[in-house]
Amino acid sequence: MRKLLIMANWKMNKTAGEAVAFFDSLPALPAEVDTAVFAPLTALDALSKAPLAGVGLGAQNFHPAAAGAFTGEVSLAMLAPFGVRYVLTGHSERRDLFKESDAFVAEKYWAAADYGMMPVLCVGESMAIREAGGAEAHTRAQLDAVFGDMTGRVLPKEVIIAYEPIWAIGTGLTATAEDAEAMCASLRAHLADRLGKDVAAQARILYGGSVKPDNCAALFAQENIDGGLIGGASLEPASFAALVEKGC
Ligand code: G2H
Repeated sequence: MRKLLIMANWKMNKTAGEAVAFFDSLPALPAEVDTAVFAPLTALDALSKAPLAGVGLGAQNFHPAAAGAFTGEVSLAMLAPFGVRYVLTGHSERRDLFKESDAFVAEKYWAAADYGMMPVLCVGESMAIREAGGAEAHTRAQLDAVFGDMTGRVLPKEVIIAYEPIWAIGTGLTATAEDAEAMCASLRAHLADRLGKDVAAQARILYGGSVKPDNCAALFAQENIDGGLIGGASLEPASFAALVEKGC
């Protein structure tokens, strides 16, 4: 039985003070659901000193190199002292806006795994790919870019995938629970091919893309959807708490 996992992706929102204020107003969350917040890098220091009531801390971005001439970037070793446990890899905004290739996403994924952090691998198709019938092949190829050659690789403690159809991100459009379930089931089957049945059965596959308190219950009830990666609806404490409550 996989435990539900609700992860907030705050994107480029909230100063350090606003991030701490979020937790000051967050109602107590039920322990039946695992939770985490991907905060902006500039809020991590303040959050590392604030009571987070069991919510795990994640970073939205990092560079896979240990150190070097990468202006503006931060390494995993720079994040670790703030208690960062999770890092995002392959979010479509980084793939599209910051031109992160499949190969670079894989480099980031394995750097995080090797460092002992838990990378969340985001995959998802555009509307054009979906309409052309290529959604499954596209997202399976995104998994293969990371898991296609496992020579010398040691998986992170937990495999976490976020299926986020690009056309549903921040648009108000959400995949139907049935479509999202079909995609997540396809991804799990592909993980079984690549990583074995046991790893696939334990992997948590999240859905992301305009998830809100009023549409999350049907999504979270699906057999192969183990929670959500949530942007807009995670910014307000009451809304985030409602998402977690509905998952129980
Ligand atoms: C997808 C999601 C969070 P939103 O990017 O990763 O954002 O819930 O605002 O669509």
